[in-house]
Amino acid sequence: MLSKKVEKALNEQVAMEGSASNHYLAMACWCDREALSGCAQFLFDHAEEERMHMMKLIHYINDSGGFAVTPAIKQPQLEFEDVFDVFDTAYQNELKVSAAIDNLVEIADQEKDKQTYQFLQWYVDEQHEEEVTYRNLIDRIKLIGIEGRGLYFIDKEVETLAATKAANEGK
Ligand code: OFO
Repeated sequence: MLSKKVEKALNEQVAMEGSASNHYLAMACWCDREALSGCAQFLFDHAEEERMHMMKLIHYINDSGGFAVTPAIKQPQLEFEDVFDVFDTAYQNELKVSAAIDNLVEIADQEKDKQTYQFLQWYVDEQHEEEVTYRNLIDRIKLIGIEGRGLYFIDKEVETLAATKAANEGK
């Protein structure tokens, strides 16, 4: 059984994951418009993944006797300076999500809610993985550079990453 405090905090995380999904969707559309199909694919996939994170929380809340609140849709940032800006914005957003998950884990601990604490460990690992992915991507973009053919090579690199991820997840 969830305490009111844990239920509220979990619902705030539902909204955050939903918003993350929307942000990735907008980034994917921006890349698509700029003919960066590999980056677009990667980000469309990530938008789906964030929705899955939201759904996992929703089911957990409902299964634990709480009431999952469907979040409002707020329009995300639509325009970006360049592909570096896209991935840097993604990375900064992931850092915020990681901080929110850490806070949630702390609340579960304070409330002596071992089940929620345990459930959240999956999100802790997932955030670490995502931070690593975006940090590596940003490093690659800096290395390759976005001038001239650099953009093409970045897009190919991200396309390969999206395909590898999809294969690993059995898609
Ligand atoms: Fe939901 O994993 Fe990132 O934000």
